[in-house]
Amino acid sequence: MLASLSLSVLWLLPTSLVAREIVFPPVAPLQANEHGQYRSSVNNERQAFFEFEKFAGLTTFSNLPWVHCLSPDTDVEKYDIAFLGAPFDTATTGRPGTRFGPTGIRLGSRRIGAPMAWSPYTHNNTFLEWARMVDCGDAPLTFLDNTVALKQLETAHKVISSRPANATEVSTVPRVITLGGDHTTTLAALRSTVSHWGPVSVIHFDSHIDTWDPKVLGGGLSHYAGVNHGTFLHIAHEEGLILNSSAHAGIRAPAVNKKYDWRNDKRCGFEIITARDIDKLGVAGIIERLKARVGDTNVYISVDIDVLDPAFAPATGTAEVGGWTTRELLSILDGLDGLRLIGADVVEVAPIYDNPGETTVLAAAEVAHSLLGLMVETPVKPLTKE
Ligand SMILES: [Mn+2]
Repeated sequence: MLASLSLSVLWLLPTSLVAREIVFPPVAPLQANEHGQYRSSVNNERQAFFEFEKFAGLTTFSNLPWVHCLSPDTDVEKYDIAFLGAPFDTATTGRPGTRFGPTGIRLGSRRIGAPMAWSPYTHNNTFLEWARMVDCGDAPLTFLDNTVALKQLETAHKVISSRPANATEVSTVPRVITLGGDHTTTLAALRSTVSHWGPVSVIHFDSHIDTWDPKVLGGGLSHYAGVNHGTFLHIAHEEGLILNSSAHAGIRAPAVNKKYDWRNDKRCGFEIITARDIDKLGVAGIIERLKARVGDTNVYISVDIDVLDPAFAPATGTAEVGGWTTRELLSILDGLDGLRLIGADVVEVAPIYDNPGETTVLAAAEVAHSLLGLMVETPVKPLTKE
């Protein structure tokens, strides 16, 4: 009776609503390259059924495989590029909350399905080239002592970058993309990269210069207070971690004083491209200036999400209006292809201030995707140690 009733209702519906037959189970997209990434090792339908779905499983960056990179074992799965979360926000001068940044960025990246990430611009898929990429999870960092936390992060970064690479014929040292965390985390990364790559040019996307003298930002209260997310590039310069061919891009926040901060910034090795320079130079002009500045040196790219206008990235600690759009930033990043990119990060993402559309974490995830693309595009080997 019931069956015949529902059948008669079906007859009343337009054909288009009933004609489509849903085949179940759907076959997961299986694509692979010659190294075996995403190749199905399965030989029966039941396993193929679970092969790949974007919104399933535990959340990793872009649904990449998780590897216990910090395991005490010497033998872990090999990789060439590793994502590492740095849940740290106790050296911020503004709104806290970036300790939840890595989780937020990963959530923002769930829409990126590695096997189906073919670029409409290049027609390449970063995930299916030579590199094996993994998510190492977050570094365990104490929230009670910044000095200890930064050492923990540096050690984690060193452990991860010191493991044997996967595609050794192409690249011998695994590169790390850090998901921050407040910007102080970049200092720990640079302390680690120097051991493999020597001092590097930093391309620093930010609305703030972050080369503040600890005497200026922190007021010389204590040595401890002087190490924060606005001073870390000053400290990196003092420690000899960065080259004098570094550059800021997107600067628009005011200095604390008339001259000293700008002079000190130059002394730390930086040239400034302001946010409004894009109105004169355009995206192509900014790319050109950045490439000319760093030349063929080893480069570390650090992206403070506050380089974007708060309209595009409200979820950050020290938002400054008048910034770049997400499209402008992504176009500039993608335009930096060919540089010797040895490490990178996207930082200052504080998801608690995001909106229901997840504007900031979506942007941050795509920034990280672009950084990954640059690394894949140009494999590098250390110049000094082969
Ligand atoms: Mn910053």
